[in-house]
Amino acid sequence: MTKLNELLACLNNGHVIVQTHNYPDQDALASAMGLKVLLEAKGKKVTIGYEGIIDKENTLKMMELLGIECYESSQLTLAPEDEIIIVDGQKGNINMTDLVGDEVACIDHHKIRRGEKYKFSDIRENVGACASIIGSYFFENGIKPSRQVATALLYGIRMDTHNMTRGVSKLDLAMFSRLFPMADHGHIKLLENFCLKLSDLEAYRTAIDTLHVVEGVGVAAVGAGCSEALIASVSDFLLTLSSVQVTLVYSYRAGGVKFSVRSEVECYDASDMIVEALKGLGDGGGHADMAAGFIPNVPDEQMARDYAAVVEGRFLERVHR
Ligand SMILES: [Mn+2]
Repeated sequence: MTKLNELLACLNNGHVIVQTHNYPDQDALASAMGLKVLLEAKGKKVTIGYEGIIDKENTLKMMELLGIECYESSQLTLAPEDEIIIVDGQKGNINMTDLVGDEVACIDHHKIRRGEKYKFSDIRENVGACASIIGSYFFENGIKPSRQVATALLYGIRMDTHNMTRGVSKLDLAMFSRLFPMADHGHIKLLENFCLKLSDLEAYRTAIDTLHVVEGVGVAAVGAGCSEALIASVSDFLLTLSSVQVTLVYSYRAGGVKFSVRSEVECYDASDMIVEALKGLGDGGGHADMAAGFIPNVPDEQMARDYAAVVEGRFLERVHR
């Protein structure tokens, strides 16, 4: 029995919700879109939902070009008996709002969160993109992805693996090569050149102004109110510096401090580091090379800076060890 059929076997309703992590990125949306097409091919009705805002230029362009239809949770009317399939994240994660409805299934590639139960779960920690797992469902079930779906999945894989340089597994490679000839490379090229809006540069300016590098750890602020996606972009950017092997980028937003972490050193697991550094303050998670975290209930920017200093101290302590 294929994974897709196992998933179908645990769904009771004709209509299901596919929920991505909050502030969905390209991999989350590609995965949701692919899963929607798969389930619809099997006679289900599917609505994609998420919480937060999508404000990244290339994500918005991806949705427009590839016709990805999704709804912010406040636009959805959910009932407790609604069945929810989580993609690219897990129940209980700080970036996965607990929506009304029953989280029956989870398809993900982040570190397994212990203690969460699903009727169906396919969580593969070693895979670089959730879109690769969804891609494999197409081929395993003999369902040919459309050009738009193939483009979305390929783009999701490219983005989450940083163009096949981060966390690439055999499955990512296999799906990359199978989807490649099916995808619209004009669209992919357009998306690659559509990453930032002019106002995003303000965050880069602040990061450059505040950046300090201590023993390979680059710490920077990006100013208040930056989106998760923008904080992550700046974090990726700082990692390209030759003197930086680990990044810690933060922004005061949504009543707390949001952190983005990158690591190019195997012995520094980004996810473990942020979880450890936020102990007693907040929560975090992710992958060995990219992770994020959040400290809630922070009243103002000055407190945010104070908290960031504490987290930075713990990071440097970890590096010293
Ligand atoms: Mn992902």
